Amino acid sequence: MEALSTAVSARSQYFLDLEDKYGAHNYHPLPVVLSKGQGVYVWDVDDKKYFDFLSGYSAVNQGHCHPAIISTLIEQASVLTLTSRAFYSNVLGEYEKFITEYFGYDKVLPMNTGVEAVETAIKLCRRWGYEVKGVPENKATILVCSHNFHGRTSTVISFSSDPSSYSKFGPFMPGFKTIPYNDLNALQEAAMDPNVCGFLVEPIQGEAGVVVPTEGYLSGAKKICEDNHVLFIGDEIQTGLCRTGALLACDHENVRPDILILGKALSGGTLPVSAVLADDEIMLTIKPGEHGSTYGGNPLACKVAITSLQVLKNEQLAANATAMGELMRKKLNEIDSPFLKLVRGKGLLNAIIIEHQNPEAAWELCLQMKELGLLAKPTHGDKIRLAPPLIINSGQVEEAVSIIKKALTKL
Ligand code: IF1
Repeated sequence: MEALSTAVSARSQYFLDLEDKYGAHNYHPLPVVLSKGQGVYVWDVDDKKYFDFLSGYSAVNQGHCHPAIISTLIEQASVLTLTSRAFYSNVLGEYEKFITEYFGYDKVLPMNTGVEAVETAIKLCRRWGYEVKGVPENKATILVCSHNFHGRTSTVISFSSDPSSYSKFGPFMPGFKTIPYNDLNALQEAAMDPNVCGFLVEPIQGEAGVVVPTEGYLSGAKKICEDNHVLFIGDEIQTGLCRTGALLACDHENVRPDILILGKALSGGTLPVSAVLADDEIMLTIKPGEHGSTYGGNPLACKVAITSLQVLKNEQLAANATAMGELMRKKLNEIDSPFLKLVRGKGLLNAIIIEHQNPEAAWELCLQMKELGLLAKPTHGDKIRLAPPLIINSGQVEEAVSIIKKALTKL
């Protein structure tokens, strides 16, 4: 492997040192210091330009600093940012109407981060279990999949199968049963338990390394849920909002989650905005004063979310994600490299699997790609997620793949 120039400029080193000294060490970032973003590109403090192939973990599907989203942000920020839910606002109701019609649900419960929306969905599901399904008090069980990622709160890591997410953070929240992903027999078996009230699932497992289930898994799972009076809870925080080539990843199989969870690109990467959508039978089981959040449904977030959703449709980003994803996988599969073991994904949620005797090869490859002007990050060792903003065009895809190809030759 060619000697790696991991050296960074003095200007970058200054910022690395600040974060090292004053910030928690809960991440291990690539040694690059970003200072500007526009569309599919980001720039570092030395004004070097990069393709952003992580897209803020799929939060900037619309591209960095999308002009329409930013102008909405600036406009509303100078009028009214937060009222709290102790009072009504002239924005929340219009947003609730907009987003429920956009996705086809009776109601929305607005939250902030993705994991808060997951926690909200869990509470809704349990409350529905007790009040509608008739599960005995404190016996509600929600099915989850091995290798899931749904966030990092104490409840959510309680059902993680990744030790780096849960070890030494116990004791854990009970009420969850893990079944294998992409296994309908296992779901059928587990769903017969009368205490099971929900099945929480990622339509494609992102953090696990972009694991795409067998065609028919999602629709089969929804059928099993219907037959057993179990709520299908779709976590579309990462797979939703056009990322996989459809508005929602569940749309590929015409599956309508009973509870739909959104986050990330709901704000186009400007501020944390998440949402839980469901019909009245589920949503109205929570009564006034039984759930909430300081910033949930704030006017600024609502206005930004409306524009972010409009951009997805106006710029036909689902269709572009399909076309550009197909082009990207085609071009990646044309690379003749002994280290490129597999390319997989749907739309513009893709990953490459690296095969190399050096366990650090994926990380080294990301460093090489950085040197060549493309930013991506490994997940779980040998997988590198490739998820650019959905506005990317064919010329940019070809240029980006040529960077990946060149970096592979340097491994
Ligand atoms: C990290 C990636 C991980 C998510 C799904 C809920 C959440 C996430 C399907 C929680 C968040 C982020 C979190 C970030 C890394 C990133 C991530 F796949 F997107 F790359 F971890 F899997 N459901 N995913 O993907 O949303 O509370 O973060 O807003 O924690 O390191 P959040």
